[in-house]
Amino acid sequence: MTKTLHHRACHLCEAICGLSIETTEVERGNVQITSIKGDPQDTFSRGHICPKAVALQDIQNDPDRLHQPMQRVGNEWQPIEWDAAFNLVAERLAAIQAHHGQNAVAVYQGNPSVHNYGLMTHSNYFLGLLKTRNRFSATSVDQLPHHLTSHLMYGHGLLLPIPDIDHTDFMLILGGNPLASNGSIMTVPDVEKRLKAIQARGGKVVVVDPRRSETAAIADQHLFVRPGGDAALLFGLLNTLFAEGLTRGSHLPVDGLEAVRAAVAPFTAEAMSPLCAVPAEQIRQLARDFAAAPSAVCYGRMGVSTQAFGTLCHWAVQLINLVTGNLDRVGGALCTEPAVDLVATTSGGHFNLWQSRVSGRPEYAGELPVSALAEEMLTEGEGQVRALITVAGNPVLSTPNGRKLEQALDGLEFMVSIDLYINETTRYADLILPSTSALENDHYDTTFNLFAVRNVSRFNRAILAKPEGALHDWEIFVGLAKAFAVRTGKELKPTIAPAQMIDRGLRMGLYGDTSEHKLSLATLFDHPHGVDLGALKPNLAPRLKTANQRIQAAPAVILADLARFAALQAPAADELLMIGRRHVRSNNSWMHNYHRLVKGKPRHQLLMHPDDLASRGLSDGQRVRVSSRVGVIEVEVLGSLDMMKGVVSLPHGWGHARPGVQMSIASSQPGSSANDLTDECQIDELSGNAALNGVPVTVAAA
Ligand SMILES: Nc1nc2c(c(=O)[nH]1)N[C@H]1C(S)=C(S)[C@@H](COP(=O)(O)OP(=O)(O)OC[C@H]3O[C@@H](n4cnc5c(=O)[nH]c(N)nc54)[C@H](O)[C@@H]3O)O[C@H]1N2
Ligand SMILES: Nc1nc2c(c(=O)[nH]1)N[C@H]1C(S)=C(S)[C@@H](COP(=O)(O)OP(=O)(O)OC[C@H]3O[C@@H](n4cnc5c(=O)[nH]c(N)nc54)[C@H](O)[C@@H]3O)O[C@H]1N2
Ligand code: SF4
Ligand SMILES: [Mo]
Repeated sequence: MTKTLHHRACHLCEAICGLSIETTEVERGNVQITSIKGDPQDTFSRGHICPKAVALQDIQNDPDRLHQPMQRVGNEWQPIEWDAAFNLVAERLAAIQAHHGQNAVAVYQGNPSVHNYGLMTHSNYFLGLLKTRNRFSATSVDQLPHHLTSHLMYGHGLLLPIPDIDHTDFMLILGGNPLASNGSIMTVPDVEKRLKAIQARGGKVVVVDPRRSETAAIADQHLFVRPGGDAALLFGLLNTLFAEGLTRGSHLPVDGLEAVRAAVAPFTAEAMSPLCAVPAEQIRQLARDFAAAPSAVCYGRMGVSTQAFGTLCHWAVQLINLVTGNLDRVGGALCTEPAVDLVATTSGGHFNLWQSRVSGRPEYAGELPVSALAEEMLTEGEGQVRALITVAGNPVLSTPNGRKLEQALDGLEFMVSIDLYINETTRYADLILPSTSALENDHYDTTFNLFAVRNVSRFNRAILAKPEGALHDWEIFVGLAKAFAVRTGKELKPTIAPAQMIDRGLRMGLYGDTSEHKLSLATLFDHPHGVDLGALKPNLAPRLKTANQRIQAAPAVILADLARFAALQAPAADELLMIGRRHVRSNNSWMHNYHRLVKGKPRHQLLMHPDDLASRGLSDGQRVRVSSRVGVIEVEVLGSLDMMKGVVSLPHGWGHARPGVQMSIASSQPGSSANDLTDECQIDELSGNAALNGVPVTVAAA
């Protein structure tokens, strides 16, 4: 029995923790994972680990995971050879495009795409050949408002200022629960320790959330906010900063600050208070505390991104940091300088160059909002979507009005999914193409090094051998591209493996051949625990990609959106709004098939304040019927004093008990899909991002 110790970054969430994984060759050619622990030598994560990482072995060994391409024949799934599968995809897509136009084929790319570097480097090798405008992804049920705000203000959608959590004296968190999510658009392994360190050095953590979340529970102050009311709260803060003379000059070149001051002049704390349900005096005091701190950072995430005023929220977050002098400042919000820098090497992107066919939703960086996907399939006429490619995504459970999407998928002429499982979405596919598992693949974080609270870099080789006949995701895309190019006569440029691309990116980058670090694949091989490239530092001015190299504080499209905000009403007496929730033992929709993670107390229930239960004659633990404009679900309700009155919380990613799902543990789980209730018509109109939070619902006994 030969034991080997490997070091590798966990790819499951944004925290990119370093792991020490022990494998044992139990017999010749049979290598098993025998232990997964946090890697104390990882300078960034310092040994931190969460329960999901230990489940990496369960993903590896899951009997439900697919190992070869599968074709649906009637209600049966049958194995098919790779070449036959590639040719079938090419033939069907080429025929549909020849008949109905390029846009008749749609694409949806899910979240693991950004955690898998081969998908980052090679999806477009094939998908780009399709030249369809019907590109969708999980971005528009998530962080699109962040990108749009950075695109408009800083000239590049990936130039995202990150909280300098290790040096700040005051951290204001809205709509993020890093104790459950392990941080997002803030790659921050071991976040609890880092938040507590703020407090230990005399600083303060304030959380704004309609639920007293796990993060709120360790904060110095927690403010309940009405779901979707954050823009009002943030404008009230901004107004107070201006009105009470609490602003500080900035070294940054900025245009439009006077326009901002004028725009928020009517938004006094007193005027905003009824809209967000935070007392005016608390809004004013929060602005004073923020401005008085030696350094401070305002950070907004999912909860304020996936709501009706998502872009206005992120704009206000940037402005609060800017006008208090905390943008591009140690202890404030800073941009990274990653080893492979997508900001330096790509253009800033584009917005609203075209719109979706049915509802006229804007594109951003070539993608349309996924809330529009089902209607593009269901609405007849020229340009109707008739075929779909899903890549590492489960939109039936993760995008609004999943039931309508299911109806649309059922009517497609052809669907192919690049995925590991037959799940709620892929069960509609004609073909499923499964890749190798993560541990059979090399790993470089092209995305999360860009959002990390320190500049770090690491490359890890595969831990387990690639099984015979298996293909990596990137190789699947190369296979599809070749077959499609042959079928359509399109020209296909040669490509290189992802690792070679990373090597080039590293060597041409800031820490590459011309620097003292001399980073390359070879140097990273010598540093399996990762390389620390130092703390974040001010760098925004030279990195700005706006036309005049100045920050645009008052982009016209954002100011125009204030008219929509002006229509926001104070809540009606019987308002009941649904929000989401994450748990550290779960990951979006796809990690409920591992006993190690789903065992123990159930975590899928609807949380509701005891007074809201009582006023409806409901009792704790009872099964209830939750209804929204688009659907009805049944679920158990749990009374919780952590909930704001008038708000209920339901985690997304459940609802696996659907016919045909072949995930034995997941499909035996109770729980319903929050996205059978979320509404595809409820969106942030400016960006098109789904408003998954703040969904009006009614709750009654089942
Ligand atoms: N109501 C509500 N809805 C939400 C959210 C919410 O907070 N509330 N959150 C939203 C957010 S932030 C996100 S990011 C989305 C996520 O939405 P999606 O990305 O659509 O869904 P996931 O659950 O991440 O599904 C991942 C899929 O990828 C497959 N997979 C995993 N690893 C790999 C791999 O290496 N290769 C391949 N080819 N496939 C792989 C899995 O089997 C699974 O089918 O959900 C969104 N939906
Ligand atoms: N364990 C685990 N980790 C994950 C994931 C997971 O599913 N499980 N998913 C990963 C992904 S894809 C992402 S994008 C990140 C997301 O990471 P986070 O942004 O930290 O997301 P959540 O944990 O959903 O926290 C959102 C918080 O917003 C609150 N909220 C809801 N509505 C509102 C509102 O209107 N206003 C305010 N102020 N707050 C509101 C919710 O109560 C919740 O506490 O997590 C990643 N990490
Ligand atoms: S927090 Fe957990 S899932 Fe996220 S990277 Fe670290 S170990 Fe992996
Ligand atoms: Mo996400």
